[in-house]
Amino acid sequence: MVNFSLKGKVALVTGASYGIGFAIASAYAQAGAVIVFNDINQELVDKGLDAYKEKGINAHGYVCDVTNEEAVAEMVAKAEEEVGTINILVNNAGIIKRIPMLEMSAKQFRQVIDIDLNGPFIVSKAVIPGMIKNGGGKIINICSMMSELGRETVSAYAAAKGGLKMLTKNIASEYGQYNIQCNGIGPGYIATPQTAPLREPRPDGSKHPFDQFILAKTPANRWGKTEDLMGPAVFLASEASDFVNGHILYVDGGILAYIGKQPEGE
Ligand code: NAP
Ligand code: GCO
Repeated sequence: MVNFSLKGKVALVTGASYGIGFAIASAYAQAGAVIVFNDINQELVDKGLDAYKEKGINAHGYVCDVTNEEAVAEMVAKAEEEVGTINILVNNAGIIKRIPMLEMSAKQFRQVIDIDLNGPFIVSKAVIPGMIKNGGGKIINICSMMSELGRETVSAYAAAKGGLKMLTKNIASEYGQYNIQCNGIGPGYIATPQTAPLREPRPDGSKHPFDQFILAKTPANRWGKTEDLMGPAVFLASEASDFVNGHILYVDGGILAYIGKQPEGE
């Protein structure tokens, strides 16, 4: 019988007070896991705890900036003491800055790389020793369409997410021998606060041009929902994927397979 259950597992999902991380953590709770999450400040952690409680999930929340190595080590030690060894890690916390490259400062570029690439490195490094001691574990890195494609104004984000794809493959290579599987999820365009600016209706009520652009690039002809990521995330966290390693699972409605809607009448 294929085992998709996460019963008895402890899952840490970073940046999971809301958005994609919250949806993935909720799916893990439904599959039986105990949820640990962090966010950047107490207000967000409290907001997350309330949201999980509303869904009947008794989550454990910690304030921690994923770019701060000492804070991450402290959070992992505290979580392992208070909850248990972390069996599943989802590196979800991330930001984006949409600025034309020539207008972006090196500081702004570094900020995105720090959170979206250094963060997953730092948190994975803190969690892997416990996984090795425990006989294995699962690491899932939240990549992006920008792990494969570029577009105007997202140079830092694409560089970070492209790097995160390769960090995923390297963790898989280096720690597969300890029964640790490290894979990525590459969401397409998902309706969350991070993409809200790309979907804002125009003052005249018409669709945002980017909204129309994404619909034309997506065979499914819709934006993704955070719920679309829940099943793939459970699969990659469960025993059902024990021989899947170093893979980026794109959950994009077909964007990467599609050149885009052809002009009418062709
Ligand atoms: P979101 O709504 O902006 O949520 C990101 C979460 O990460 C927020 O709670 C954020 O806290 C937190 N965070 C930011 N910096 C942090 C730090 N230094 N330490 C700890 N937590 C931090 O984003 P989302 O749309 O759910 O995306 C989640 C992940 O999926 C990101 O890695 C994103 O790049 C990726 N992704 C998103 C899409 C999409 O279409 N939405 C598609 C592909 C990939 P704050 O509220 O303080 O910022
Ligand atoms: C953007 C969007 C995308 C999505 C996602 C797509 O500005 O292009 O924010 O980058 O967040 O990463 O997979």
